[in-house]
Amino acid sequence: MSGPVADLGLIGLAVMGQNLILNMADNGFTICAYNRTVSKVDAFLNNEAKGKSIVGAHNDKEFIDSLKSPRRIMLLVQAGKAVDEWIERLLPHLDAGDIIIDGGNSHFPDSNRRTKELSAKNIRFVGSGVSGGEEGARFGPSLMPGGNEEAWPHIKDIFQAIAAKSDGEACCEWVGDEGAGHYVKMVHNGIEYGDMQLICEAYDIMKRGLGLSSKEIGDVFAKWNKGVLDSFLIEITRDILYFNDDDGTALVDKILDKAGQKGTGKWTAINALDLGMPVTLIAEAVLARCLSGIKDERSEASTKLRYVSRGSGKFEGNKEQFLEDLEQALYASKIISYAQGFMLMQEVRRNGYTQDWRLELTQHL
Ligand code: NBP
Repeated sequence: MSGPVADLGLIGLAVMGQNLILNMADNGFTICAYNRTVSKVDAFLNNEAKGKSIVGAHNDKEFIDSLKSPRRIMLLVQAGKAVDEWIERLLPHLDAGDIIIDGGNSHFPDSNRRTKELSAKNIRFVGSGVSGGEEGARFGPSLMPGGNEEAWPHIKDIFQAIAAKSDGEACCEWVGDEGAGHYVKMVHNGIEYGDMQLICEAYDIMKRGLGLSSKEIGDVFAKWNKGVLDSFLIEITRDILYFNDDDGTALVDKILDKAGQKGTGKWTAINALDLGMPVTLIAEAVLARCLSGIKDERSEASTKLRYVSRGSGKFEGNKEQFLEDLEQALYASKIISYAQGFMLMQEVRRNGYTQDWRLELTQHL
């Protein structure tokens, strides 16, 4: 590689970084790939990246020298410490006007801070939500960039080219200043927490209330996915319910009913409480995950607190009608959850994120 050939340099060669690079290359951009563990650069160049407009760097100098001016550097590394470490490492090599984009799931107060700190050093910082998982990153994510708006004209073409399209329009627009992009991504993830909890509750009603098998519940989700509930989460729920273990029984029945969390739902709920916004559905979804984690107590309680039915214990009404009602109930609940998420974002747009003291505190959570 000689001279500044790359339109953008991307650091972080795990699944998201690699797929975004491949997506950018497919859209006609030349990308320089780099990673903390440098051996992953050559592994990528010799395999997935082979024959594409992708070059690699093996040290900081090679990486910096490969980039056209103003330099556009995107980080797809673990949120938190790794982002700050990379920024510190890059800073001595950068020129005024260069751009650092953090595409990871960073907490918005970190992006507020980074935008301000870097702006004081004449470096433009962008914190961008990237949604759609691995598949989205490869073939069209939804992108939510925010931060220093001076960066936007320099990254707009790349971002809008690689983004998913809806009626021909890119699922990517400038969101706002400082941590606005990561804020919107946080609420988006919170809404997803709500969606997943609603799906779990619908499943539970069908399983324990109607006594349906996993295959039968899969059939219901398959039908729902052709109607108003058509969505990625309903689609993968269908596939999960259809998936059988080697012994031919539904794998889902062997999965421990204990959910973890990475934090974005909790951040949304905390922020909603700070602002006094009744984002009930997302907050309950986070609490349901916490409750699921208390497995030992739940198992113990289930031996002592038995459900007492007044009737036969079996649903004796019209199952078809019940399932239609359940579909509508799930749809209505989703609308409420989305409305609550948008209400939160509107409040933030009107009044700012939250009190300053809270901002400082959340950085340490
Ligand atoms: P990971 O979140 O697993 O991060 C792996 C990358 O981070 C590797 O390049 C690794 O370098 C680097 N890294 C780590 Br870990 N610690 C580091 C440190 N202290 N200093 C420097 N580099 C460090 O990758 P991912 O799943 O591709 O996700 C990337 C970002 O995108 C994350 O913020 C994630 O939350 C976000 N995101 C992920 C998804 C998804 O579906 N996976 C969706 C949307 C957003 P190494 O190779 O040297 O260990």
